Amino acid sequence: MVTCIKGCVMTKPIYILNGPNLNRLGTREPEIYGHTTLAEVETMCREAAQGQSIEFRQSNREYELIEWVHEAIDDGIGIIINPAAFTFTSIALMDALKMFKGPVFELHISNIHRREQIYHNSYVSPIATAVIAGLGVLGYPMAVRAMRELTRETAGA
Ligand code: CA2
Repeated sequence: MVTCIKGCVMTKPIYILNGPNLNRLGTREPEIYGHTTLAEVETMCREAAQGQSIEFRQSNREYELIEWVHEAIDDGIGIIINPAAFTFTSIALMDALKMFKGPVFELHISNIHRREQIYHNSYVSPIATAVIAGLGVLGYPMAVRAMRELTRETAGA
């Protein structure tokens, strides 16, 4: 918790990071991912955050996601990440997440374990605090609520 000059209280944000192709959410494969867009998911997260500050971002670039994890290491209270395809490929992203001291939630809209073999071996799961998969986009606000609970003390809320 940081108190600013005028006495207002500034809490560190929860970083909600989204990996490649999720900017296209709601536009294809609705039988797996539903019809909700990523912009609507952000709104759901902000409602669930109830004033707790959040940084909601998406990138198709591995480099940018890693940079944001570094930013969270310096400024964030928790990380909720849907690494999408980087889940199964990126040791670099896993290494960055390992450096984060607070809780890291790995989140997937679909249940990756019910899907093809290529979606079964996550690099992130072994270093994550929790894994949420298969709840559809509802997993996002649930993750935000759980993160608020888990970080209540640290956030000074
Ligand atoms: O279920 C998830 O959230 C995933 O992380 C989504 C990834 C996939 O590689 C993971 O195995 C599971 C794929 C994201 C594809 O992005 C979409 C784009 C348009 C419509 C739906 C998804």
